[in-house]
Amino acid sequence: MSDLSELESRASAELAASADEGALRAWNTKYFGKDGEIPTALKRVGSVPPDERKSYGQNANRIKEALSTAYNAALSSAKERALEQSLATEKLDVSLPGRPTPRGRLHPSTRTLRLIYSIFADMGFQVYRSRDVEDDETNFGLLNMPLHHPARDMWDTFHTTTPGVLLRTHTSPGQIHVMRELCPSPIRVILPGMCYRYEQITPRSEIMFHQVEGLAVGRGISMTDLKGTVIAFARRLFGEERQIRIRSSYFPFTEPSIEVDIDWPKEDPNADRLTKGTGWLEIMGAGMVHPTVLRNGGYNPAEFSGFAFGMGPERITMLRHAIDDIRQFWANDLRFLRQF
Ligand code: FA5
Repeated sequence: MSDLSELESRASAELAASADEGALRAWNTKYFGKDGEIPTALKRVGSVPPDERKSYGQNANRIKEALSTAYNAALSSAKERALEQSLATEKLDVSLPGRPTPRGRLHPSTRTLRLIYSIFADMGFQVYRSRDVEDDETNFGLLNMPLHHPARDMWDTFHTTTPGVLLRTHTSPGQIHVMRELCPSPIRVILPGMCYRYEQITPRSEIMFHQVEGLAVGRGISMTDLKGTVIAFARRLFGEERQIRIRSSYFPFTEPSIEVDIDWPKEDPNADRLTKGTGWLEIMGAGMVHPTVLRNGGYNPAEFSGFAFGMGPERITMLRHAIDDIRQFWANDLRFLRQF
């Protein structure tokens, strides 16, 4: 019993002397922890003589309750004091200007791509995604270029180590995928994506560049529809005053085929170099889908016709912002990218 009253007065005195939360928690561990003095005192009840056992137990429990209540009260007032002190000493100046977060920008090609999507969306074209890694058959064969066809030379190709598997040289193989998926429904889609060519890099030609393919298939589609679509697109993109030139051309997968050029501002000192002295920069190839290609896509050419085009957004971005070298696009030079 005398041990218990010694424990009570010692614990009370130490509790009163614990000035902050840290000291209070240390006190709690010492007295109420796993091997703390209070649990130990309670366990000792078994060794007390039987006639004293009851009052020992009652007393020990009373001390335990009292100390625990005192501890909780001391802890909450210590926390309150700490909060009051931090409110009084630490100040927050809400009138300070914020720290600016650096904002990223969209790559110039992405901006042009999004503009192209929105113009064609207004004309009712949906976006269709096709694969970057193609097989030879879809990239060439089904587009009316069987093995050893001389037109294959128009596309210098990156082949993979797997025979017959290559990086697409243009977005046109997507025409086959979309036709086979949607046949016999009418089609009006654009197919954007990266293309790869094993080419000499020059100010106007990269080995990696975007193309946006367009494909419309239906009954009674004619060359007039193609010209109308291309001219409406170019006027939306470049403005009414820009000159557009349509030339006849050749692609194995379209018949007849055309190419579309935009005039380059003559006052630009780089005009000659970029346009090879012609004053015109080609932005797309196009034409009426070849009957063989329609058939390969599952459509009967006696019933269906269609037009297709393929354009280069980097070339278009060069025209819109008078960029004189296509190598800027993937050089990751921040001085260039930050201008957009
Ligand atoms: C084609 O790739 C055809 N598949 C386009 C086509 C589609 C024709 C549908 C008919 C029907 P061409 O190789 O001309 O054609 O490329 C099309 C456009 O891609 C070019 O007008 C140009 O804007 C862009 N382009 C081509 N090669 C490069 C290059 N090395 N770097 C940057 N842009 C390029």
